Amino acid sequence: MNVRTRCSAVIGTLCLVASVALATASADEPDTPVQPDAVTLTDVAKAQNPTAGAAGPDDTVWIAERAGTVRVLDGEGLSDPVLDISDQTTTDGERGLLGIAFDESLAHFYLSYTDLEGTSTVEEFAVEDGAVQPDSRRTVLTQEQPYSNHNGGAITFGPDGYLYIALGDGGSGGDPHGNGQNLDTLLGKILRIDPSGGDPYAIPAGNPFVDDPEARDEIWAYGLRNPWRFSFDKGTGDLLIGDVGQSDWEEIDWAPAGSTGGENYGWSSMEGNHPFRGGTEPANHVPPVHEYDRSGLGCSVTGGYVYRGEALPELQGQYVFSDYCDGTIRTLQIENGEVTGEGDLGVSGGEVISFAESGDGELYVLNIGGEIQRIDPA
Ligand SMILES: [Ca+2]
Repeated sequence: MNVRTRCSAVIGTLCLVASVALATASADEPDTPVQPDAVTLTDVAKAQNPTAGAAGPDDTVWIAERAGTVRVLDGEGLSDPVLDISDQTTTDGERGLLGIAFDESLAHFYLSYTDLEGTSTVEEFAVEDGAVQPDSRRTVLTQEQPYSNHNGGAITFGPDGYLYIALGDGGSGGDPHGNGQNLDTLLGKILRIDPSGGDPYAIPAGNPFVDDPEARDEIWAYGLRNPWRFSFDKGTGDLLIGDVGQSDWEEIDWAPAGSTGGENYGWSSMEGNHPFRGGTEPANHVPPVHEYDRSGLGCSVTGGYVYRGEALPELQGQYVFSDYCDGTIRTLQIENGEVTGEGDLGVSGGEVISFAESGDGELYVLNIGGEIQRIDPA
């Protein structure tokens, strides 16, 4: 348990010197859900710049390292690389191996990375007997990136069995090309495709813009700046997106499991709930379920997961996330698209770059220093 200074997410100006005893202090606030009495972060392995994790065969969690390697975490620790594309990616700017995913049946494994030209690239490998088959490698989707930052890069399969891909607005600052609101580009979007339904992929028939000749058929949701990490709630199927802000507002976006897509999360007309640089709020703007400014709580949101494990019963159903600059592990209780409580677990994960969820719903915190820490009862 770390002793550190933290600020109340609710009160904003009131900073507390946190200790084990104060880990439950936020429970006094009327809006705050009950938190587990004591949580600890257990070091389970050390990686190099881990960026993403995915639950794999035989209760493993596969870990992506930014320079281009994939290693397998099991009860013994972290394996040697099972995939290495380090000669096919770079780590300048915000580039590198940024996302990994398995499909539902664990028959295919996917990489999301920027190639040597900086182009966002999603590739597929067949998996047999728990092992990636290198000869099966194929490119599913590519998207050129005009700048080295804001690549997004998270990928995951939804409860509908389709592959969702997050792409940032292309980078620089302030969305100079207006990609967030432009439905004729894949930048600044979350895509939904069916990689097993065609070559290189099929468009799911229910995608929201398939009948709009002005819009790209792959788009599921738009108006995103840098949706660095997103996830689906293993319990409900709801979609949760951590969208990194420009300079003022960090936000969590949400869509219910029954969504038919097409949500406009506002960027770059809006940053969080606020018009951006004189922007006008789009009529169909879906505001964030949660936003926070940079007056002490961080500078770059790191989206996480809704906890659906068994080790921490009181954390059940709460969204766990953090911030790269303030590694406090935070929680939101979200009911019907409304935040009904917020708090934190009284622990810091360091410079939290990502989270990973095991097959049984336990959560790991990944920091840029390489520590992989499981959220455990103290
Ligand atoms: Ca937004």
